[in-house]
Amino acid sequence: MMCGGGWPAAKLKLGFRSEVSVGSSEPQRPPSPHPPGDRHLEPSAPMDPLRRSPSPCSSSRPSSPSTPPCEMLGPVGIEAVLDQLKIKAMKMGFEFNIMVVGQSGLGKSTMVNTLFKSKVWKSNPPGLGVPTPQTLQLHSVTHVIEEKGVKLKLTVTDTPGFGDQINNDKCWDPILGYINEQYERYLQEEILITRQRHIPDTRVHCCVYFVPPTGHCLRPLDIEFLQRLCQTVNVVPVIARADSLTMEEREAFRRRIQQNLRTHCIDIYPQKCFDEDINDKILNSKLRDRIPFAVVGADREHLVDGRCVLGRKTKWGIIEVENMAHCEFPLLRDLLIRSHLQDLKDITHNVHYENYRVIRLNESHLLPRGPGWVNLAPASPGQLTSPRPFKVCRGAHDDSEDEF
Ligand SMILES: Nc1nc2c(ncn2[C@@H]2O[C@H](COP(=O)(O)OP(=O)(O)OP(=O)(O)O)[C@@H](O)[C@H]2O)c(=O)[nH]1
Ligand SMILES: [Mg+2]
Repeated sequence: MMCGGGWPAAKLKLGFRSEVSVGSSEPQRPPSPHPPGDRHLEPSAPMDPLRRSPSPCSSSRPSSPSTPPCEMLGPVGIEAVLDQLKIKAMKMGFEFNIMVVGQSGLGKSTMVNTLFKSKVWKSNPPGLGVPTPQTLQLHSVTHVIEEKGVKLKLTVTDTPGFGDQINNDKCWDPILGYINEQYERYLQEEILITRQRHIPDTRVHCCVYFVPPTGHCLRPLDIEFLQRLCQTVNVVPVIARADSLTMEEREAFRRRIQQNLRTHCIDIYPQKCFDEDINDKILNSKLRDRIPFAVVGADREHLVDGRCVLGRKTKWGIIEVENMAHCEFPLLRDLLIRSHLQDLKDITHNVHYENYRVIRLNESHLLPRGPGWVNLAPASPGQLTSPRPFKVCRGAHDDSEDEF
């Protein structure tokens, strides 16, 4: 099974490219530039597509002029796997779960509406036109978005603001507890002997962390929170309410936050150690340079030059949230939905969930009923919120399927 059942578009390019050119329709091929025995151009036993057995012309006997060279048989059609994967992925659809976290009043709930309203979400969110109420408890909303036949089941978890208490000790516990609870839920399903073909995936694939626009640097509370969060989930920090900062202030603030993150070893998404190749490195380096994005949230539409735009109306004009000259909300949306959705899911499954799974299975080291039997005792709340001590390599497992 594939991780998250998604269609790993970016990864497919890597997976199926190397040795598919066993045959070619060209009657004459130039002499091989590779030394004899090189697996690339000297296939030792190509299959005859009709006989499903090694082709006779693959024997060590040199081909006589009357025997057509193997290349004449043409391609075997391996590239059609891509079409099969695409069709299957379109049938199954994708699940994607985002969480918004940050101090009270930074625009988290508004940002959820911004994401949905800006055509990521086709239907009207509830409460349109009325002020967003303060979020008092953690809650999730799910909608299925369909675009060009591709279905996305998007769940956004809104969390109450933290940090406004006199004692903010352990204010991260409910949020980390929720994230771990979703891992536990998945694990409990996964370890069943008779398990569902498709395990519902409520695991948080990305946590958008709202940094207050102080213009100074990260506060100790943000640092403590982020250090814990990054070990449990993919974190993308954003500078909230960026309209309160000038362009120069935004840039200087961003650089200071980046410096703070480095100093305190806070490994935000996209993590450098998971860049798979040079292309990943180039693309992700550009992103890392822009994160935290300076975002503005709005859930109302205004008419600007005959266009309906999402924005915040002020005395001096309208701040358009989808206009890159005004803020970097489009970069955030593109990262979450367009360019890195599958990667976020893969890292969640192969790294964060894997860490959780390894720790939980090691804890429940009871094997009383023969090899393979795991008696997994329910985790206590204390265990669920403890940070992970180590990381498991990405790519260990890639085998769940989505269907909804
Ligand atoms: N200037 C400015 N105001 C914003 C922005 N985003 C949201 N607001 C306003 O800030 C206020 C609080 O927004 P919410 O979205 O409720 O903030 P929240 O983070 O969900 O707050 P809690 O639920 O208390 O944690 C509302 O009046 C919003 O209209 C922004 O980008 N810029
Ligand atoms: Mg809220």
